[in-house]
Amino acid sequence: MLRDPVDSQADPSAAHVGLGEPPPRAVRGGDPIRRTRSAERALETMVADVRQALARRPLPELPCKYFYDERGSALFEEITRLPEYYQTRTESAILEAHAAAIVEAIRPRQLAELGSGAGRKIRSFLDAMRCHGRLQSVVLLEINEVYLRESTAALQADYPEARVRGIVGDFVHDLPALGPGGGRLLLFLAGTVGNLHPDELPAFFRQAAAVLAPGDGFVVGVDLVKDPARLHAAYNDAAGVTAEFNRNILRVLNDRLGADFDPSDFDHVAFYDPARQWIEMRLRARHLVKARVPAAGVELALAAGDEIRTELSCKYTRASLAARLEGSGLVIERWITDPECLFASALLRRT
Ligand code: AVJ
Repeated sequence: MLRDPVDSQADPSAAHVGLGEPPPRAVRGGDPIRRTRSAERALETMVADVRQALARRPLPELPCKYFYDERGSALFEEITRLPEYYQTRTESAILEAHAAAIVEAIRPRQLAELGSGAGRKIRSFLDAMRCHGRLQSVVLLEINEVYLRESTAALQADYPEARVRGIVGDFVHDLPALGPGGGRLLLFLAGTVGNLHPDELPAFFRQAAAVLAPGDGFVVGVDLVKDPARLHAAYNDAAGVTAEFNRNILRVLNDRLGADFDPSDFDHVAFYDPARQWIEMRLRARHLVKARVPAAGVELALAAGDEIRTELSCKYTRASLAARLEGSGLVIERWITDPECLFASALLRRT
């Protein structure tokens, strides 16, 4: 297969890995998947994350990245098809209509995505890049190696002219693994940016800017501040899928850390906090609950009504996002919304 000589020569994944790291296996014709150091230590990381989050007071937490085992990912897929959950279909429509113009503006040779790359959305961009004859490489950064392998293989099959590779890692710790930018369009879709605490955003954007060269683009999917009733409905669907998704995080702890949670001991709680402009998801103990997470050395005792916070999903306006971008080296170049202003695709440009 023909590979882009520039890209393979300066394989950006190799540069930032650090000493002591085994060389990337993503050599020509070899395994296109590489693990970051933090991915190699996924279980240790999870143990430390969970121990720290559950120790928070007054409100114990669990990191929302642990929702997405196989069952959790399937439940999220189901959420995206719910009538109340407008985000996925709204973003898809925006990108179908505007990906070509974004590609026109940035003229990238490489598409990089934070998250799965399994969806149709990335294909809107790939098709536009292919039209321009400039599609040279694709890099996916994804925490779940199984999904990463599937989406990498599927994209490689459908876009044989591109070099498609994957990095197992997460978007908070492993952005540097993407290597230096230049001709890069980075995607962070689905409103996942909302899962970061607003205070974490400036550092996140600075890190993203560091893997982009001046002129490179960054498309961020942003769920917008809107009628609280609409938000409430999206996280409290009538079919109860979001409730199952929420409780699933306990099953993940049971499976991976040997915890002994009974998910049916907990009620799903999701509410909009208008002052913070975020949705919070919590699990509320229905009665006295005692649970152990042996791998993390945690023994948890919750009284009836006690809660664990499992997710923040922050909502933004153009102005509130711009405020978080200040000093990052990224500016909003286009702000594209649907007619109802439910969701925005922000095209950020590296200055
Ligand atoms: C995929 C993170 C954007 O916050 O809306 C869906 C996850 N949580 N329902 C979101 C989710 C509850 C979703 N993100």
